[in-house]
Amino acid sequence: MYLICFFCVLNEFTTNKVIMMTSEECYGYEYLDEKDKEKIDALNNPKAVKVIDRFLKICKPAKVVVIDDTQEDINYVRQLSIDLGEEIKLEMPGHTIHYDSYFDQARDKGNTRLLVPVTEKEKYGTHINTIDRDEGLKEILDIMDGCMKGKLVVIRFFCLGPTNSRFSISALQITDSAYVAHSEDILYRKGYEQFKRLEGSEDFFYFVHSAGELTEKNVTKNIEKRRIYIDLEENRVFTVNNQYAGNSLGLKKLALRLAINKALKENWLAEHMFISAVYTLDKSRKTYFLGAFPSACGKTSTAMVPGNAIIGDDIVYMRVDKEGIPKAVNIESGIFGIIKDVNPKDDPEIYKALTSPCETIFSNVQITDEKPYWLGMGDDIEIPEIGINWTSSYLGEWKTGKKDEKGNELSFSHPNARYTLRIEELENADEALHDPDGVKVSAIVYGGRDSNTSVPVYQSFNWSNGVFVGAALESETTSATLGQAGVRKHQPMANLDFIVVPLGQYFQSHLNFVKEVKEENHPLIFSTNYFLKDENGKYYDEILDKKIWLLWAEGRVHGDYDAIKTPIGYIPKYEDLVDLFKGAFDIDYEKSRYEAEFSIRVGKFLDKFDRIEKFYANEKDMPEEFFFELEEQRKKLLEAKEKYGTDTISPFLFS
Ligand code: SPV
Ligand code: MN
Repeated sequence: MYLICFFCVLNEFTTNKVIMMTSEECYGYEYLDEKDKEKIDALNNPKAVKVIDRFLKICKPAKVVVIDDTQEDINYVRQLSIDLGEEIKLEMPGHTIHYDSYFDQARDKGNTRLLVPVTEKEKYGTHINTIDRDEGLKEILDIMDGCMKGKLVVIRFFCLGPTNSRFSISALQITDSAYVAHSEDILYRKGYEQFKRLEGSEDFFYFVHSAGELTEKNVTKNIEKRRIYIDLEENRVFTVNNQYAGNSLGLKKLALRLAINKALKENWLAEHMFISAVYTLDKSRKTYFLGAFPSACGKTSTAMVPGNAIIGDDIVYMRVDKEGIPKAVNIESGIFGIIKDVNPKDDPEIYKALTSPCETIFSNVQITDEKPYWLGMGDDIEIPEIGINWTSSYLGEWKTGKKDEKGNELSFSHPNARYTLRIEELENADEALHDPDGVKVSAIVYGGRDSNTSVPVYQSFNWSNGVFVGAALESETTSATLGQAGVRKHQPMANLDFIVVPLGQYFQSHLNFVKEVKEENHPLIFSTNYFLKDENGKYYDEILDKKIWLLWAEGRVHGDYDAIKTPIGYIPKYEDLVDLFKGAFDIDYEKSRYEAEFSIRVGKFLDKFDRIEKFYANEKDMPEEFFFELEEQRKKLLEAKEKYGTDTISPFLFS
């Protein structure tokens, strides 16, 4: 049945391709198939028609297919990714592998730019990558001219956030990559019917993507012309000559940027955060947490801590409801997660999903005999010496020991290799996953990769101090973006890569967010750091210790624990952590480890605050509260140093 269907589709595609490629005038909305034209007409949305018409004329594809919410159409896209060679089937039913170009293994920050009128450039400060709007539009429209020649284009409609909800934002995706259209099907909610509910409104986002010319290995050829240009004026993003999901998928980080701008205007928040339900050890209570961590700093694994339930691992919208309660939804319905270190011990839920039959796209891992292999998948798994992997599109078949152009040995699976799957496939998916009302946000956690400054967990003094903690977040760089790993960078709210509004205004929107919220409903804000190292460079924390820090924070939300007041915020008492480690893992949490981990390193914090001050020095309109908090923290740290006569203050000294 499936096979017959597939051949019909292929036949239709090839026949039309020949007809449509004969005349350049044939491109554009008026030349869509009757069936597809009807699908678009049924939306009753003149702007959507105009957008589709215009960009098909510019990009000049060979054939266009419009996908609605029916299973038949969705199956078509899934099969198309395989027919066009963008994905290859693996042994396990439902599993496929996709490769991005050797040079397209992470987000390209340098070539991702915000289109800004030249007269407004200054207000965006020094940390947002902008380009003059006219110049940028000209450049990218030139690249897009004919960029889809000979290709099949997929037009899809999605909904960011649950459908039928005050959080919902409709999105139109035009792409010449079946992999992109397929990934979005796993990661987002179907939106064709939701689009009809717009009743002709122009209030939607749209994204035009082209992988550009492909090599014979089906990866983007002209990487030097990779561009990702964000246009807030029209709520649209153009992205060309790339396939890596963080660059190509409109609905992911491209839509996040548009949403941050929309949220600022409409007084809500669009954040780079997970949502998960933290359960007490006896399972008698659950509390929803949001968490912001820069890429590859344990965000997905925090959202997936065993015993808790997940709603999302990457992006949330947060709004205050009519009763003055802060609520959040996951704008996605799937996970595009880092596969490195997913193993039965550290990430049991994901490991189970990745080793069972279900619709999963692996990307940039090693494949041998139709099986996937990745870094850190478990000590007892032997990695075959030959296969194909992320280097194959450029350097040929994989063999252990292969080196790059500089003679450095390459890894068999890329450190930023990923998996794409639906959250519903996970046994720990939370029941509120699609709740159109969202869930009550009780706590927010900010975490970075910090080897020598902060403690594993602390609670900020209040909301505005917590906004400062988020704004002051730093992290050592990882492989999730191009460029050198291990460099300490500022990562305000783990969102810097996506903030497209002046930073001062962005922080102000965080401060304003709780204005309509009663004090008792203000989410508590915590800071975590899983990456603190001892003097020998060894991490204090085991990977799953994050469960303890979350449990303590959950208890703080409900007033279960007293805490120690320090200059930076509240830290746990030793006895409470002893109980939690014992209860969760049956291990003895040693006093010496507590003392080492939870000492306040005054000098290191002061250094950090100096860096922060410099970082924001040229930003306009920074809220006064920010500098107030900065000065308060400095003052408290210096007072404590003076009082206790030491730069590294043991938690036992604070009374
Ligand atoms: C991240 O890097 O923050 C991700 C993956 O979540 S990407 O889609 O590349 O943004
Ligand atoms: Mn992310």
